[in-house]
Amino acid sequence: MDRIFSGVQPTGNLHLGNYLGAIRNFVDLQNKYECIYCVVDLHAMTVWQEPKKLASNTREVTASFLAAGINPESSIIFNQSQVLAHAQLAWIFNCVARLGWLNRMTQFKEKAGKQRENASVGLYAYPNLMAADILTYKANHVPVGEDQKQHLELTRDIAQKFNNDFGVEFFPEVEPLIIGEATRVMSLRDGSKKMSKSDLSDQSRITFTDTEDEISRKIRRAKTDPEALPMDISGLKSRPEAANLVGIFAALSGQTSSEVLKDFGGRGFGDFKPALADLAIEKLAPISSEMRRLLADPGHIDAVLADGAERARAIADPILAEITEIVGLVSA
Ligand code: AQP
Repeated sequence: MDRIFSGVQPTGNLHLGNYLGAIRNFVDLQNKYECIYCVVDLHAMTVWQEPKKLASNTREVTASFLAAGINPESSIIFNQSQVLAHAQLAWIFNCVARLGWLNRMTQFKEKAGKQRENASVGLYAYPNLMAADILTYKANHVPVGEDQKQHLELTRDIAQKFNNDFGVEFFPEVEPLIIGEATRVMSLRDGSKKMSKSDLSDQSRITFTDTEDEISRKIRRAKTDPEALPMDISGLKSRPEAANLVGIFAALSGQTSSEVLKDFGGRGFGDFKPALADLAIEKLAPISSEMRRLLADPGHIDAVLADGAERARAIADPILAEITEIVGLVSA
């Protein structure tokens, strides 16, 4: 059976983009593949995290996985730092990847911004750790949102260079799985920016912990233009905010954007936004309330992570042992 790996950073404020671009697809994939879902705490550390907050965010992302419907018995759920193979393989990949490759990564440029000289070395080397996350399980499919496409191309380059350098056919080709109508959910305040946990404006995203009132208010206030919705998707081309809201509606209702416009084309946002708010509440409220229930018992969450880490190590450690032998590291 093909193996899936994907991760979510415990950086707080899990949002509709994380849900539609990633977590919801994790649930659908678990019956078709062997699935490994990781709370990538080492990635989160690449920008400053308060230690207590990092721990509580790690449990919160785990709770969101469970509340969204990932079954911890059929899928492996764990936090990255508990499986040392990730960091060990990342070091080997630091020595395989080329500086020029990392210099091209747009996420580093966006996150480091003008403070490049002050960014952590970890933020720069982030894509090498991501390659290690995936390849330490020899996973071949990675469900992600559009924003991770470039990092996955780098993962493929690293795997290929490793195979060439050492004259082996060891690592498989990794394929991104970018699924659904909302693979890049945009900010509610600016249709040109992706919805993100680290956006300073809380109004830019709908989070798993928002109340029903907050969800309604954020959608009501979402930036739009004064025109009615178009009759077909070609009319969304130069209207990023409208396209975003229609895409969210489509993804939440299991329709295509064209189907949504069959119902709402010609109607104004005064009609559309309340319908979208109702739909978002209907889909997210059960997840939020299940998350709250799970978070009241951190012992259970930690037990899920401990069990997942043990099962993850059982896959990763033998693969890492083969890798260290290939590269000539002695294990006496
Ligand atoms: N706006 C988005 N639309 C669709 N998918 C998205 N993802 C993130 N934002 C969107 C997908 O969610 C998964 C987990 O992402 P992550 O937490 O590992 O990091 P990220 O991509 O950097 O997400 P954020 O929200 O922007 O976090 P911060 O602000 O902390 O960097 C990934 O599969 C991602 O594609």
